[in-house]
Amino acid sequence: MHISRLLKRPAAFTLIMALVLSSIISITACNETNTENKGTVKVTATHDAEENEHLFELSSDEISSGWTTFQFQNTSGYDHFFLIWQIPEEGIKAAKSANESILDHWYRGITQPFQKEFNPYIEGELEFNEFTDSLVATISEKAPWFFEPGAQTMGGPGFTAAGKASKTTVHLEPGEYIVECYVKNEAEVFHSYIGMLEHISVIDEASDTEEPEPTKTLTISSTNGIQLNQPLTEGSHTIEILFKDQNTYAHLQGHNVQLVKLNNKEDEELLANLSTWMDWRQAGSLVNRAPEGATFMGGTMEMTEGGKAYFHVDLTPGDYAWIAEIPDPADHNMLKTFTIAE
Ligand SMILES: [Cu+2]
Repeated sequence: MHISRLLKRPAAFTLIMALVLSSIISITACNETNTENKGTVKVTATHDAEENEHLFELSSDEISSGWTTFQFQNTSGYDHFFLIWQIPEEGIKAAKSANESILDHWYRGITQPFQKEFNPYIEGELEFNEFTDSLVATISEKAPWFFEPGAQTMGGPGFTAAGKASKTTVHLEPGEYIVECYVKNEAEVFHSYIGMLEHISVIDEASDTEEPEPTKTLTISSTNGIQLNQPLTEGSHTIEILFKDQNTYAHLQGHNVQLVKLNNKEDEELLANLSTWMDWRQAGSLVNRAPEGATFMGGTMEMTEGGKAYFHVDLTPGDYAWIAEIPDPADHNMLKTFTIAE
């Protein structure tokens, strides 16, 4: 049976790895003023080797509504991304009535169960459907709002390689948001479970930041995959990314859009290894860093149907691919190699 049938609603599909961080870890630099940061949030990804924690440091965790550009700087030795979830009213209320912060409520209701149910699966003690049945039951009990009416994926900076930076703009309405990275460490522990999870509030005050002007447009859909309106050229680009639809794939998630630089786009083994790496269900996949020869440059994480993001990137000559983080992306026209000429 197809797993997605187990879940009732689109947001549920994205069931994902809403893994969260222990609330103990809080970023002290955050709670200053929000008005100075209108339109831009700087995010730094770090690794605390002593505590074995992966962390996001945000320039602000309270931002104006409207178009916001996330400048993602990965200073760690691991690949990361920044997926933004909007919490439904029901989730905010549930946290309040449980007398928990939104972060704690998410962590206990979603992130912690996810890791706990995932462990026996990845150790080979459970089949994938047994794992997801059990997980859906637990989350339905602890955080039913995650499925109904559902937490919504709002995009955010895509996979960004160790030591690299990326930049993505999205539109956020006033509300409460959780951000996370679910890349895994070598022990198959999701980063969100060991620090990479934060809460952002978008206040009811509009930013005057204008919508970016795109140089190219990329569309993604379950039927046609990834398509560009024009070939890319060397230099600086603002790529408008449109989600014509959204879908649930075999890994229970939807599609997203990632740009990766390749040592050689004709290297079939590299492309096969990279595709396998994009499937979190497999041991060793989504662990630490992309296969050697593939360097992630950002993009946008999953968005609901009709979602729009702007990806800012400077392209130098070489081989690249667009890829979605789904199983067998080439079968869905979501692995597309190209070359930027000298
Ligand atoms: Cu990460």
